[in-house]
Amino acid sequence: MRYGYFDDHAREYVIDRPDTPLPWINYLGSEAYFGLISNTAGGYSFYRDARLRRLTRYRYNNAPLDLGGRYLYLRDDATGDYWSASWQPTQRDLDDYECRHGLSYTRIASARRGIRAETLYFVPLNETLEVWRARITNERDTPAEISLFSSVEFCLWDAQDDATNFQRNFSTGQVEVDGGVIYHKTEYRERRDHFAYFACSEPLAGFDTQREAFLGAYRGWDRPVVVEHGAATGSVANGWAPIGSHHVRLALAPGETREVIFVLGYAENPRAEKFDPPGSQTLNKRHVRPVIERWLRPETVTEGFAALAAHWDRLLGGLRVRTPDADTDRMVNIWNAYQCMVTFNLSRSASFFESGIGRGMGFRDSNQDLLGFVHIIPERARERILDIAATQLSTGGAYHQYQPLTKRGNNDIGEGFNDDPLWLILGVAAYLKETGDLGILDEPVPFDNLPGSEKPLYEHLTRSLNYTLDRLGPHGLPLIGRADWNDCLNLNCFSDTPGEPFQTTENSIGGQAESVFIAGQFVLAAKELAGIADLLGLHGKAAEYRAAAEKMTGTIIEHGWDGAWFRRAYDFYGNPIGSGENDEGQIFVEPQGLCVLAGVGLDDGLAARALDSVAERLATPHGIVLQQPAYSGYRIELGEISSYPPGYKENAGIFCHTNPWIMIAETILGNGDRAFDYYRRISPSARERISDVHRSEPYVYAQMIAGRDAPTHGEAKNSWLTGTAAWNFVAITQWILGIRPELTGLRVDPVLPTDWPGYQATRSYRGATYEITVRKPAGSGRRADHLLVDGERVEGTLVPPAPAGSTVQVEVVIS
Ligand code: BGC
Ligand code: IFM
Repeated sequence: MRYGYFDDHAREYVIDRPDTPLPWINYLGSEAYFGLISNTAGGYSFYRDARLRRLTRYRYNNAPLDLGGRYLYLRDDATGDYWSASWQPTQRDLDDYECRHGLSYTRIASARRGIRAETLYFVPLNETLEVWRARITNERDTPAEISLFSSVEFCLWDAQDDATNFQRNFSTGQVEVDGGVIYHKTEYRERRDHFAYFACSEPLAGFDTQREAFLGAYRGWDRPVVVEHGAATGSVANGWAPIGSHHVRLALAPGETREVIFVLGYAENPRAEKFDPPGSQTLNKRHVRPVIERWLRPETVTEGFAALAAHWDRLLGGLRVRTPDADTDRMVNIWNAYQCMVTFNLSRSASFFESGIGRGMGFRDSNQDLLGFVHIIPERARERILDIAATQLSTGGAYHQYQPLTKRGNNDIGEGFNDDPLWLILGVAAYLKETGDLGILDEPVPFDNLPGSEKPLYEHLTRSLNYTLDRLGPHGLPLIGRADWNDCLNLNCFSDTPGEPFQTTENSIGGQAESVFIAGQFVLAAKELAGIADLLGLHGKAAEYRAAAEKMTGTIIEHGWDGAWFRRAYDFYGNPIGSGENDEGQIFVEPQGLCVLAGVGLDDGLAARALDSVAERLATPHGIVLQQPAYSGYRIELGEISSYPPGYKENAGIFCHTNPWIMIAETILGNGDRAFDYYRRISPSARERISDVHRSEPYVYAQMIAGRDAPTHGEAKNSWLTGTAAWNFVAITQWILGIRPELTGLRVDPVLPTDWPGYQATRSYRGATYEITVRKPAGSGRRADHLLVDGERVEGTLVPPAPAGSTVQVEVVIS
């Protein structure tokens, strides 16, 4: 069952009924001002930091689930009938409803009893505001008298405090209404530096800024008394809950459309004026007036919206593909790339599943996100790398997560998540492969942002590698620390009191648990660093890194191989995890993926055997589960992984992030059919027709799909902010389609499903444009052994680098 359809031409997903199984959301904003918006206009906005500068209030886990947003109410003043233009919150029946989520904008259209409303929501480039452009049309053959009410509920800036500190906050809220503009100025009294404004393009019949006056006592957003009566009260909030609502009266002739523009924005005072002497509490709004006036003009809005579309044309123009599979095309060309950009902007901070107050930037997460957006915005990827690397500790270790503003984070118990540092090497390698910008390796970067500690970025990479080598366990495998990629595999957890909740404590320091996953990741990273060292002419170092990789490969085969797959780990007591010896959790997906990616077991058949085991034991129609059998009960020696009910999250859920590792591994072995089959199993677009089972948005990946042990097998959760976006993008574009940047050029080595006759693509790479055509006989699963580059035969699959500005024709002919 579907709840809408893809409009690929418009690059939109069109939702045709409001009651989707979960809020299906979109993001507004691209640099400083962001918002989340659901298909019924639910959501909130913030400036830079979803916790500390939240403009509008949103109550998570509400009932109904999605309540609070950018709501417009319409009222037929002749009859008193009123409704919501986006269905929520009144939920009055609509004769027509459509939500179009596009690239950084959302358009919601509806009609009731001959009155049509279409609202476009977006954040213009380079502005710290959002525009709501409402068009109200009278489709009746008689005149209509319509009242339009806007509404937002202001958040008192710090979302955490706003949701908890009522004894203070019920007395601090302040607004100012001036010239029809509602200014929210709580905190201005002491800080004098920031405020919000909410403006309307039309003359007002009235306004409200006190929630209780607007809603009425004991009423909710579904039936505001002001809307019911059709008259605003002019309330000015003092304490309690400041809101913004404009009342506009529209007299519409038959067929007439009126456009009403609302602008909600964030303003900061010029620095020099921040510390005005106390006295007048009146806002300094000289500098925002012109901005407001400009954005209330229809021409500005039209131009701003066109500029946003052009921005996305540029961002997505760098890679365009035409394959025999429409789901693949729309994911690669539009939605997967879009999701990668959203993870770049938001990391894991604010979604409908991440509250915007919990997490900062993940060291591991951000490095992996890079893999998905480096080709779209290489300059910003460079900044991001330097920013992340500057949080690395001098030991080579890392804060697991850090706050973007303070750059401080959590690595509170001495031993961190021991995979973290290695991701920096993989992130930097991806950047170098895309850009060839070796200069970044010389950039001075501090440790823990301490002035004076700067070392070239290259040294950070070597410390990352040594961090693993300095922490090897009894089998010579890397110590896992608190956990590795799998946050919940807490093998150094133990408690003197059986039955106590798991915890990693100071006692865990010195824990001897080892990770085969990190071992595979180390081999991969050491080989990458060797390639980088070679480019720098450090051949001796390169040889050292390769030797370390080879030694670790030997250790994996000796202690990490279980007979038919790679083991997962050794626990605190030296027992294997992810082994046939275990009663539960016998096989885990992660090491099968990472070890094969690293090239372990390619020559001796172990890799192929491991991937067969994945197919036999872990693959389901909805994707590959994380491990089997699921843990049926809690085990203190395993930690959080066993705290989840079977089939959810890390306890045998389909953790989508890991699936592309297997897809890539399959392509390395040349199995295009299997790789693509796995790709389609979790592709949101390919799952659209089972939206009633999948339940999350069909246009973006979710972190998890419930595994076969769960009663809700196939149900997706935690959409949008997940490393799944980047890794799937890499799997399909770089390994299945095979267009893969390397340190010395662009490789084109497709590993396609046998029934494909080929595909076409255009890829920008280091300033040149590559027009790629792949042709192969249907039924052939072979790979290319040569290319035609501008008609000339080139042995192998590496396209020699072309001068910037040139266009290169690349033909891949597989016979
Ligand atoms: C995992 C969760 C876990 C949390 C805290 C997240 O990354 O997905 O399952 O509860 O980390 O460790
Ligand atoms: O690897 C982690 C990631 O960093 C955050 N979400 C869950 C993953 C698996 O535990």
